[in-house]
Amino acid sequence: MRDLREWIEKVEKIGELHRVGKEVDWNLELSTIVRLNFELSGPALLFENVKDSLPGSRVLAAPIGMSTKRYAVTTYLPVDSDIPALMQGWRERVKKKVPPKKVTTGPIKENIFRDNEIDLNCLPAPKWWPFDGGRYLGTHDVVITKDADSDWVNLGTYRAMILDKNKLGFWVSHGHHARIIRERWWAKGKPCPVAITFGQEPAFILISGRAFPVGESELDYVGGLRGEAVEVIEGEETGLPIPAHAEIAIEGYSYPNATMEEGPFGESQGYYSKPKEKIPYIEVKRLYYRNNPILCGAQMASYPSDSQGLMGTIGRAAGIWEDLERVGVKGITGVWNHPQASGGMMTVVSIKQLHAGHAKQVACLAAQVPQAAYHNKYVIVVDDDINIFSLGEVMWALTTRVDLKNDIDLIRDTWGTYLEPSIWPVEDRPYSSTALINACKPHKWIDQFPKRNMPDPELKKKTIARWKELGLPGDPSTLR
Ligand SMILES: Cc1cc2nc3c(=O)[nH]c(=O)nc-3n(C[C@H](O)[C@H](O)[C@H](O)COP(=O)(O)O)c2cc1C
Ligand SMILES: [Mn+2]
Repeated sequence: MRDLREWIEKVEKIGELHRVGKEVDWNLELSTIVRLNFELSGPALLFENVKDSLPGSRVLAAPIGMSTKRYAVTTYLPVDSDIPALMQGWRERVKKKVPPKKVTTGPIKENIFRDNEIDLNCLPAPKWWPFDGGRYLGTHDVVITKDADSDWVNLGTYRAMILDKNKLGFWVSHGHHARIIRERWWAKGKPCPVAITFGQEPAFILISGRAFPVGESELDYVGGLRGEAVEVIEGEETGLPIPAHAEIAIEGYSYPNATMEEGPFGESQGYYSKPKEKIPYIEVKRLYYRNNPILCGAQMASYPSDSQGLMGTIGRAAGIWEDLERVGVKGITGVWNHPQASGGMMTVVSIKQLHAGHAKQVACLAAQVPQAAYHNKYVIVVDDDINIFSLGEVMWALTTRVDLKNDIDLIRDTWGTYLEPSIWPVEDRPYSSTALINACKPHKWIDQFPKRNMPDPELKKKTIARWKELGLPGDPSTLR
């Protein structure tokens, strides 16, 4: 799969895409449809006629949401995979790296606008929420920057609001890589070159939204995931690599000490989390798009949504599991970040308890390994008899295996986010705190811990075998 168009074709074939041919307003109407569609567990939506936009331009919304099928297509896995299978598949795929391949041209060059010719408002960028400060062109975008002193090319997903016909907000949270990179350019007194794509094969966003190590290029991971190098053109203004099959792209510069008012924006946590503020911006020098370009948009909202769906959570849980194994922690049987917890701000780990202190070791590390550290509010460690994908079972473990006075710790001043609504004033938000909850059977007296009242395993098997004969409804053989 090289582009969003092939992805749309595949998703349409399995009945997971709906085309909206009638005219829809980019001003709140599109996003209201997307929200209602999420509440109905609907398909991905392709809006083919967006009011007052470039003729032929389209918006793909709700690319993945909570759909395991759409996630499977995106990651080249069997369509009927369940979440644990998708997670294992993802872990295998992100082990591979294939560097990008330079090409001289590609569909992204079908239309090019330079300097004064540029007007970003021609694109079908939605205004997502009633109190948003403007139209957000970048929600499902890929921001490309290059280190000032090395060959490190970073891809990250950061929101981009249209501030002016040739200016975009450049909001990057502290600790994220484009922020580290732009500060290095600014320290030299130079503007930071930036390219962004707004519509690309959705595998990109799964990679650009994850925390890979400083110095590693997400472009190589996208190549690894798809098993084929990403073809890139050289941006004519900045020389940055731009995927040749992207739908829409810009390049330009972010200047030191230059800020404009941006936001607020109805964000991933489900709030207008951060007030309007002066932040760095990108002055756009080139705008590229394919004929009939497709802007891809992710809806940031409380569950169910794109931000509180599978897009971020499978990769986050798989990454934490990978990091834990890398440092040599044994006995991990599962990791899950529930989409309902603000899109993954609660990490649940199941273990086979191996020794005294094991559960606490896992809790501490699962809070702070590199792929876990950003905005991880709760870590809950449970025994391996708990199905961690069931919030009900996790809740049962919390209420029956946690001796509150002993089993909860708080780590202070952890890596937070400006989007955290519970911390005030806003200036305090870079520092958060993380609760570690040991919801395992207490290791000290595990031998005496009450047994669970469950059916006798032999009798359970026999009963399942007799189910039909007894004329009972349903099929218990599908149960765990
Ligand atoms: C849909 C989506 C939107 C995001 N928006 C932002 C954002 O506006 N600012 C930000 O700093 N991180 C945002 N993130 C999180 C970063 O993309 C993520 O932390 C990623 O690791 C950043 O890449 P980096 O590690 O190379 O900096 C978003 C993630 C997704 C999936
Ligand atoms: Mn990175």
